[in-house]
Amino acid sequence: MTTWVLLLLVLLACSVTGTQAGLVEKGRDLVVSWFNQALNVLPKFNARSLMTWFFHFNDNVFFTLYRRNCEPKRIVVGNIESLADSCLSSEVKTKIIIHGWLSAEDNYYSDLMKKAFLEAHDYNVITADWSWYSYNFYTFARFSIDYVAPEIAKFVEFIVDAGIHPDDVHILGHSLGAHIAGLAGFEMKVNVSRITGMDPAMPLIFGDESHRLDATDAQFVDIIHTSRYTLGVNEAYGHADFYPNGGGPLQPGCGLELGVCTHSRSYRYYIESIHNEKGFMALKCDGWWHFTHQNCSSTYDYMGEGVSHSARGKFYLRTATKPPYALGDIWWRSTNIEGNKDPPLPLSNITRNKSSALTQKERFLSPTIEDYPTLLN
Ligand SMILES: [Ca+2]
Repeated sequence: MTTWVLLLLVLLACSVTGTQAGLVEKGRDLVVSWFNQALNVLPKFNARSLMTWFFHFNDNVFFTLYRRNCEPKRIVVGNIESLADSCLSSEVKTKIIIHGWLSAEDNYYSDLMKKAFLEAHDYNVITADWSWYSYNFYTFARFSIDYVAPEIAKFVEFIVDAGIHPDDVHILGHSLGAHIAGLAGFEMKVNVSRITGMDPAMPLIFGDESHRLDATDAQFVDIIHTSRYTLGVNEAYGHADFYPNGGGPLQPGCGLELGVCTHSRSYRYYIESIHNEKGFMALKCDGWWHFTHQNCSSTYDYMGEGVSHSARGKFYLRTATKPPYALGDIWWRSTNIEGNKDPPLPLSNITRNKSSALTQKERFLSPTIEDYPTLLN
């Protein structure tokens, strides 16, 4: 402060004497030059870079590649050798799985999903591990996603530079991991084919679409809501939003609880859909009330792996209480059979005569007969 005052006095003295007018200009130019230099330097010390430096986000987000008949391999962004030594192939599609709060890449659900993908197809399955931050108080984990997401974005850009086509990249995230996927999609220079949000987290998620998962983050964004208003968001932020059993925290088989079971149902439904892409048939509808009152459009699609990328809007369906959760189209016929004798849906693989319907019921409904007795009529 004192320096500034002295400088000002000197400039003033010079201007008063009138003999040093050139110095005034020089002094002014100097101040302007300092100011411009400060502006140039400041962005390099913004909040993100400071946080990344302090918490080492770039060192503590890990990526592991899994392929059929290949050893798991850690891939390090910027390290070409780690890529060259891996089985990453541009010939197959890539699935990137991002876990949520209090979780890690090798936790139960991520592991099940990884195995299901590898069993179903020859994919590059990549797990993103941010457990260094996720095993913390929720507030810290939530705060971390803004800094974990750029690391995911850098990774995707790295493998795209190596030959992976963005159209072959599908990122799946659970809970806070869903928002990480969204923020990464927003951040990266490429537009990946698809992001799936499995019950994106609601607590402490505020702001516009640049602060959460939304439909602008990938070519196609689908969301499965299973604990809306508690741990998961209610709003339809994707291109296609699926609300199994209404999307609320009363998922069949979970009992009366506010999230832990229902929040993970999104994961469970998705994992099952990898092997049964047309198992979770869902109707486009304005809401659960409309769905239960048979007041929906005839547009349908499949929740999970089998969803069409052209699906748009909110979709509703029922599931069973325990695995297998998929009910095929049985629930649809049961809720619409009286009001619509000639359904517009192409039920090509399911004939509507009674004997085959019973076979379907046996196949799909055996775990849930007690829960949906009307389906047996
Ligand atoms: Ca977004």
